[in-house]
Amino acid sequence: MKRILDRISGPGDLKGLSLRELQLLAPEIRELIVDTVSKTGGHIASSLGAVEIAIALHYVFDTPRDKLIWDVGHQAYAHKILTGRKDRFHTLRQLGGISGFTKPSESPYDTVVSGHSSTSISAGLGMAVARDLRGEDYKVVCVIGDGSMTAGIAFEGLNQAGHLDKDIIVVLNDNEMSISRNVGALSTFLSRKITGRFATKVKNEIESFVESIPRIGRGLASIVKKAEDSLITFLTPGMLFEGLGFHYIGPIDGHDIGELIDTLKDSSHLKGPVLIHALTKK
Ligand SMILES: Cc1ncc(C[n+]2csc(CCOP(=O)(O)OP(=O)(O)O)c2C)c(N)n1
Repeated sequence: MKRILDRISGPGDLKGLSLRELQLLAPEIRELIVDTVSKTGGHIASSLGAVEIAIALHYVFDTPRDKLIWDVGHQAYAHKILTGRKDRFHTLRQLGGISGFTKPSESPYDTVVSGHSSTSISAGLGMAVARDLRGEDYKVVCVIGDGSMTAGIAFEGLNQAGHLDKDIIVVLNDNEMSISRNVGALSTFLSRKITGRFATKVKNEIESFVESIPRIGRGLASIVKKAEDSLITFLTPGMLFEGLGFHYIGPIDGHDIGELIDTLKDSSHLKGPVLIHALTKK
């Protein structure tokens, strides 16, 4: 049977696929990554964990006009496969072959020379500032792991993005792993998502109860919703990012392509910096 992947020579080919086809494409990409990396070596787990994120980003955004910045660049194999490098992917990390990291001289879809962790937010913010100075209107999206997020330079980027209030989207790819299990205070803080998920469930239940009250339900629901949003922000990692001037969205399932697509589309209409907290498995 012909693979869906055989029909993809660039991100434009994704746009005509149904959600079901996008979902079926993910294991095909994973198979190519496993087949290749078993021969060449490479960052297999990080890339396997970011396949749906790569599909959703290239489906929603108009790359390479919109700029994608992959932090470290070690998780970008699906991005490479989707952006015209599928047939050369077997040369991964070989002399004269495809680089294991993003590399602008290799493809217009690669925006930065990478390898060094934690730099994507600063790099993306620089692009957003340049875009606004030139009066251009493309989107800038940075994908950063929870491990890379613990470095100082990532916080310099968040700090400055919140301060300048630039339109920039950060996807936090949280698999609770750095090279090994992630450690430290930030990691503990991000694990508030358990509470966050519970809080979101309770919130949805309260909202549908309040809305079901005849006559007063709708008016009351909007007041209750505001109070609940503050509570959710307080209970989730959102508190940290909202405090830095970001809209926080999440936590969402980073392997659910439909949820990723809806969230990315919604966030692309928001003004100012946005952080999408996506939970994945490495
Ligand atoms: C400055 C710097 N320090 C250390 C490394 C080694 N390194 C490679 S990937 C990585 C972090 C990986 O964790 P995460 O960002 O969560 O990505 P994941 O692989 O889990 O998706 C680190 C520390 C590096 N590339 N650059």
